[in-house]
Amino acid sequence: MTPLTPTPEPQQVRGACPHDCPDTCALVTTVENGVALRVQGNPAHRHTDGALCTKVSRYAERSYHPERLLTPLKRRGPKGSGRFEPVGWDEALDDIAQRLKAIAARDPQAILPYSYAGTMGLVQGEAMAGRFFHRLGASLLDRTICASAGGEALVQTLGGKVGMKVEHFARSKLILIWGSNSIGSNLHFWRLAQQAKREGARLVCIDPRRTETADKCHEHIALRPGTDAALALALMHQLITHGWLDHDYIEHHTLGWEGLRERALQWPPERAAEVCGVPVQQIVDLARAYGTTKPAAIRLNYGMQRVRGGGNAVRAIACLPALVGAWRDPAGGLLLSASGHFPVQRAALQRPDLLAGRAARTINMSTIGDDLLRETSPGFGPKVEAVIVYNSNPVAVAPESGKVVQGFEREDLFTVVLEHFQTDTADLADYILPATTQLEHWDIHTSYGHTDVLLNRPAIAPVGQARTNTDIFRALAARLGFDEPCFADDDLTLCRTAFGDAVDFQQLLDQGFATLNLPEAPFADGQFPTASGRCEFHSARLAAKGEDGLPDHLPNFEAFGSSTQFPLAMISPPARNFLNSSFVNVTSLRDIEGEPLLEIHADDAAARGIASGQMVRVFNQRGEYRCKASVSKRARPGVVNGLGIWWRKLGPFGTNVNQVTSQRLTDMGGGPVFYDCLVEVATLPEGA
Ligand SMILES: Nc1nc2c(c(=O)[nH]1)N[C@H]1C(S)=C(S)[C@@H](COP(=O)(O)OP(=O)(O)OC[C@H]3O[C@@H](n4cnc5c(=O)[nH]c(N)nc54)[C@H](O)[C@@H]3O)O[C@H]1N2
Ligand SMILES: Nc1nc2c(c(=O)[nH]1)N[C@H]1C(S)=C(S)[C@@H](COP(=O)(O)OP(=O)(O)OC[C@H]3O[C@@H](n4cnc5c(=O)[nH]c(N)nc54)[C@H](O)[C@@H]3O)O[C@H]1N2
Ligand SMILES: [Mo]
Repeated sequence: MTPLTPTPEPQQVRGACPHDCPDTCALVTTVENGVALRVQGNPAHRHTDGALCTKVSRYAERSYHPERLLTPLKRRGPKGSGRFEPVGWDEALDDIAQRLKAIAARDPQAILPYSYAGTMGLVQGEAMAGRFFHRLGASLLDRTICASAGGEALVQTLGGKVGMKVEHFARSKLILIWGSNSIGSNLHFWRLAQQAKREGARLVCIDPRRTETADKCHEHIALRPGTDAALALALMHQLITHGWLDHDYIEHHTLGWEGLRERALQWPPERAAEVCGVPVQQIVDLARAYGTTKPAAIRLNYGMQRVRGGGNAVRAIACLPALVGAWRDPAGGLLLSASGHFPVQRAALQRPDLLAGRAARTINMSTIGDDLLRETSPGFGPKVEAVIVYNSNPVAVAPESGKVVQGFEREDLFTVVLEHFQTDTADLADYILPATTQLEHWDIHTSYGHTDVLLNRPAIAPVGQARTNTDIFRALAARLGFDEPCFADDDLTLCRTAFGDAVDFQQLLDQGFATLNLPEAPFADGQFPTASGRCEFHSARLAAKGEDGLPDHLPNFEAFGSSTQFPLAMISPPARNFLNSSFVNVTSLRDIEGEPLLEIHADDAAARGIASGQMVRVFNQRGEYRCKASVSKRARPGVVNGLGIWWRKLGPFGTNVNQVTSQRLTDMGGGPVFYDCLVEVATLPEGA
């Protein structure tokens, strides 16, 4: 099955949005004479409902962008000079294969893949890449940069990344939108929340920032970053003392109630109000609403787990629905991620068996800065000598960029970047290889915000000399002499392998999506996918590791009030018109975002003599970032909001927010702590 034969009549090609977003929309691309004219939402897919966000409706503009990489490039000047020359594919691949072979002969673990969710596709993600790196015996990458604290917390509490079916939010009577700017980053969920609102539901937003979502909810609880567990425990305290509990559900479907009860009783609302920096009455009222409204649903998102205690906070919140028996109703419960519902055949796709008994070391992608700067040592293993980056832009997105840049600037590091554009990371490469976009390749997708599988068909031929990620890894495998038959699998075969018989592939080919067959209220009768089959308030697995078996509030590493030198907490949530660092180079979208901004509360600005529109320095012990201040009601006192992950080179001083974030890790899952970050903000000296 090959891509379309170009025709002069417009053709409609069904696809899937590849981006790291809970919505995973079904796309329809209109193609004429082999050219993609526009990308729209598929009206036949109920979650997409024919509507796309502003960003992805510009996907054709992004794919035909004048700065799209069209040929392989080899570095010409010194590292970081950004100067490259075009080379042929064979020359590039031969040379890369030679370099990798030489390193692998000493120790293949000195080679590191670095990838994340530039595409969420199972095929252009880790399918052929996984096979290649496993066969090579390269270091393994722990892909923690987004969701691992919350993901691990769900596994420890509910037994997996599972939860409510998103469509049922439309029937909820109370929705807590917790750590999520849904209008900006989960638009299709927001439509369901709006529908519920029209039918009388109350919407409460729990977020330090007064987002556009908070503006449209009935109530906004602007707590300090990293204090969500304290709030959740105080809600439990109120549920207990007012008797708003579903004792039958607790008795039959949960584990560890006595311990949790004791823990929660230590958190009267007054104590939590102090920690969270919100009025006591807000907590009391929220508890009453949650304890007395049925069905009540929680839309949790990953924004609240990017702090030291992120795992514990998710665990505490994930206990709430069981306490009030919310899971009994399809429109009650909680959704953070639905990805655990999908029967992905990961081993068949990625073939970890090709390691053939070798124990490759694992490197956490969130500490790439430090790890690129480490020497060979017994605890660490060999110094990293080569990095192959695909589907990610670590120089912009990883924490403590000062160190990340220093690492990638090492003259003795061999770096290959597979990309659409010359990103900040590509600037530091030895080779840049042009990759296809979603319009140009096959792929298959799960979702973390709904429960449909989507198939993506190529709509146009590769732009320029771009090749698929899979094809690039196949070509490298051939040059390294890997002759296992799995390296010959084409992309359509990989699409079929992704779910095996668990999904009707013909249906995917015919309509572009297929709905998983799941119960409407998955935990109405317990049956959690935990070892005990219950919602585990107490986790024996955590306790066995010497950790607290019950959820608790862990203050931030850089807790509010703990430093006089750096008194402001900084969070750096996504910009609405970018997708992490993707789309920053799409002019029409960058024009909407304008320029990098730091939102600051009027009192904090006044205390520092800062006026709106003025350039400021945002700094701490790790570094300094400069951008414009926006004195804004969206910032609460004591917290500043650095918006969006700009490309460093497109910001005013060649840095972005990650210049000040830290490489410390969360309590669970080894995740990054982007929003656990104290800074000071100051005006720039005259003439700077
Ligand atoms: N437009 C757009 N959409 C996106 C993305 C994007 O960059 N742009 N990114 C995508 C990605 S990678 C992901 S992982 C998802 C989810 O991405 P998330 O990072 O969850 O993004 P948001 O939904 O914006 O939610 C973050 C919200 O959490 C708030 N927050 C920060 N700290 C805390 C805290 O300690 N407690 C609480 N309660 N709230 C806090 C922030 O102010 C923000 O409004 O969205 C995806 N969708
Ligand atoms: N300060 C701060 N930092 C953050 C966050 C934050 O909220 N604050 N959010 C974090 C989160 S949630 C995440 S998920 C990470 C995201 O970090 P990344 O996963 O690195 O996401 P992007 O920045 O979108 O970069 C993806 C790159 O992949 C490329 N790409 C896309 N499709 C393909 C393809 O098919 N082939 C190839 N070869 N390349 C492709 C794109 O062009 C893009 O440059 O950032 C994290 N960093
Ligand atoms: Mo993410």
